Amino acid sequence: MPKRRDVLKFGLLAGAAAALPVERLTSAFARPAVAATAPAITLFDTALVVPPVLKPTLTIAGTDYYDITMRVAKQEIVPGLKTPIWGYNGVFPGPTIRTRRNRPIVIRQRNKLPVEAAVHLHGGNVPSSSDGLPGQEIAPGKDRFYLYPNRQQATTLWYHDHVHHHESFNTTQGLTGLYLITDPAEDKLGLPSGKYDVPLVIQDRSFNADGSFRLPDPNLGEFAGEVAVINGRPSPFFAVEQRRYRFRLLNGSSADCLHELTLGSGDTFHVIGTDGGLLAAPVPVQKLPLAPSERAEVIVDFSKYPVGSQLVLNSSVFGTPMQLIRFDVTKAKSQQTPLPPKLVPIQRLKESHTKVHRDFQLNLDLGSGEMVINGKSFDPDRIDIRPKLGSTEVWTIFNGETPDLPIPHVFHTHLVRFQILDRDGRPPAPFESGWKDSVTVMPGERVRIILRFADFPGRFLYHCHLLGHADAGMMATMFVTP
Ligand SMILES: [Cu+2]
Repeated sequence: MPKRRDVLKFGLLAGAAAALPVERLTSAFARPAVAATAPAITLFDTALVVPPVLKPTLTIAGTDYYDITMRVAKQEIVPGLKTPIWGYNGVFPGPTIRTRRNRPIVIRQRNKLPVEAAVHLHGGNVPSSSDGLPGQEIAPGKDRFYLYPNRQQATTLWYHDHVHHHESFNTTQGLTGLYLITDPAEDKLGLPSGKYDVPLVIQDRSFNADGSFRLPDPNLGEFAGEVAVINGRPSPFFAVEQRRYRFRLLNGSSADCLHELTLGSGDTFHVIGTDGGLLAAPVPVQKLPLAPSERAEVIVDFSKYPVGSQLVLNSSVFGTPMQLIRFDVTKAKSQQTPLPPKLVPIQRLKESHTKVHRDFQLNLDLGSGEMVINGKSFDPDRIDIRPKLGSTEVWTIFNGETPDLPIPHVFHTHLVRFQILDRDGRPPAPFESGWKDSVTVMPGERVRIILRFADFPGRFLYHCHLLGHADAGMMATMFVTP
């Protein structure tokens, strides 16, 4: 177990926050202005790049072995400039792992970075020893083996750095990658596949004149960028055919970049999956919120747009518009299967079967400048709760911030997926009625979730996934008792 480090404050609002005027606090959540020294970036100037799919190094008795090296590299993100990054295999985002349900894999992660690293498979149902917890850091020059049993249903997961106090800084340097699980239930649906199944990792970044990232202060943890970077390219374009595509959206932003996605045409698209897997049926939406760490799988049907037309995926982040990617319809209709009316059955967890209820209040402690859960900032030497393996619990997550301090939080559980029971007593929106591992809780809001602790006992974390908040203490430990 590492020594408890000095307390990291939530820099932006620490200490004297109570004395700040409301406008100043609210402005903290607007997008930052473009720095005078930032390189000029032309929207839709570069083609979308799909992260490479990693091949196993070795397969023995049905287990695939992968090798990944975390290292410093330079990558062209802004056209004509080279950005120093920290990448899994030296690329940003890292290589995609594509695997099957019930096919275990082992990843050897080598750390060739100048700092310690820890890898967390976000949304992964994994043993505690492979969770990337404090105490499991990989020192520079060392390696660690991660075992992922993949017992869960088909879903879109992601892996990223999880070194406490440095999570925001390290992931912003580039340490993020996708991890996709498929299964027979999904195969049967005839969803768009191959080149029609496209991941879109949405991140925000700022750049210096030389193309390097303008990074968060490692001692403050908080970071927000004004440039939308999709799969490592600023607002790219993507040539599509007149047909349906499946897009796997990940909001991989570190700070409070809460997206609200719309198509430029105002048209409807369909949500087919969320954090923990496919929904029971496609949900038509015209607007889709996507908070940091959340995933949404959507079907966009380009068949009604004439060849030569262009369609932009827009976002609004606290009212600031962002243009994420432009789809250029360049090819006539190709063959496709229809959108299935039903996807996969979702077993609803029943509150009536639940004995354990827990309450969690999330807020910034104005006195200490720490981000706290139930008044406590993270201590790796403390066990906060002890759920029982096999049990079902109901958790009430209350965002204790006030209108004067309107800070959203995004509550995330390791190990377990959950279902949202209600938001301030109202049922969740249909698009968030499936399996989740991250949920936005707005200031003053109370969200109730239901979770079942299956498969693995031991130590795991739950925390806010605005990484600056987690770094500043909004994280806690659960010990799942056998
Ligand atoms: Cu938070």
